[in-house]
Amino acid sequence: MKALIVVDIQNDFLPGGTLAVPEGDQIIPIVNNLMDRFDLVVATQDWHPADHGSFASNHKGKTPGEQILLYGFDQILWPDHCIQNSAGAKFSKELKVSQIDKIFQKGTDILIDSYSGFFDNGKKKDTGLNEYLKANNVDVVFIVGLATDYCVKFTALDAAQLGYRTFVIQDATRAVNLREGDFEKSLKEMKSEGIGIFKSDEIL
Ligand code: VGL
Ligand code: ZN
Repeated sequence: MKALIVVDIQNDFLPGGTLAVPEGDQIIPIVNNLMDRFDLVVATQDWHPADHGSFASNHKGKTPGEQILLYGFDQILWPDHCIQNSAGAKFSKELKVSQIDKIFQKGTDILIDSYSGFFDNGKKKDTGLNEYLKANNVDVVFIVGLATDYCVKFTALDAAQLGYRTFVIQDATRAVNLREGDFEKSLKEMKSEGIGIFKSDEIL
């Protein structure tokens, strides 16, 4: 079974959002079309409490983009985003949400961030995504969404490490690009871990 994993297509990551990913909205029509081609569609949802440790606003004198050590892990500080039950945490209304079979929320623990849809950054807690895919006999995953250089990348790396044949559809992702070239750099990093990088017209 093949599954499509739709990563964090939420209002705060789209133009006008608090952590807007440039051109993030441009992937949505592609993702909607891809959904029809998969037996199973799952989505991840960044879902932070307001006092989350990844928010610069929760660290005195810090601004977004700075790096700190958060309970022993390197943490880039972000603007407040995807606060539980806020409008910014909602999936885009352009996204065909009715096609999503199951949603996995992440980033709920204030002490540790969670870029991957499978585990938190310390690999301590599991979201249940792996178990759900296994229960549905999924062995191949295609990953799309936001952002290429964070949540897409870490979800893909975990999927590959968990033994799934893993593919990323590059034009159905966009990067934050805090540093120029982060998009290309993350594709390279994923390729080097055996992850296949496709373009959507090779699949649609
Ligand atoms: C993400 C930064 C912070 C993402 C989530 O979805 O890529 N990036 N939280
Ligand atoms: Zn986040």
